[in-house]
Amino acid sequence: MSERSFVMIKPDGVAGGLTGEIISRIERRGLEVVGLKKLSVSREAAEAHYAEHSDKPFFGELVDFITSGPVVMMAVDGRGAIGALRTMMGATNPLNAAPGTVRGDFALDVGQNIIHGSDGEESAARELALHFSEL
Ligand code: IDP
Ligand code: MG
Repeated sequence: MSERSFVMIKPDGVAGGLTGEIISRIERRGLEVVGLKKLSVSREAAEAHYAEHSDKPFFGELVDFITSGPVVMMAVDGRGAIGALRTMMGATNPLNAAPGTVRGDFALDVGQNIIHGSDGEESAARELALHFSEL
């Protein structure tokens, strides 16, 4: 079934010159980028985006990091897009991420793990409404 997911290349991925590599992987997988923009995330949007983690000890660090530089946001369509993108991202902690995944190939630090992708239909709908209201 065709799904739409929300993907964000985090500030470390953008600063590291990985934008093209990541978009290329998404396209070569057969998924379609239907929305794309580069911007700095406001503190309000960052706190709303990570609201589920607001009680975690790393929440402040997470918001500081995601607002620390430009990100690239995408809306991505395709069959099973949400799960396919999660698999392509790799495990949250890059030390546990398989080679061939974005995190397994390009990251070592859980706090700076290059990419975000929606983890289910509900979060995809919420994140797309938050960041891509124009779609
Ligand atoms: P996900 O990005 O794989 O969906 P989540 O559990 O939703 O992982 O966590 C959101 C983000 O918070 C992660 O991508 C990671 O950057 C950060 N994070 C998660 N757990 C920790 C931690 O234990 N320490 C520091 N940062 C963390
Ligand atoms: Mg998550």
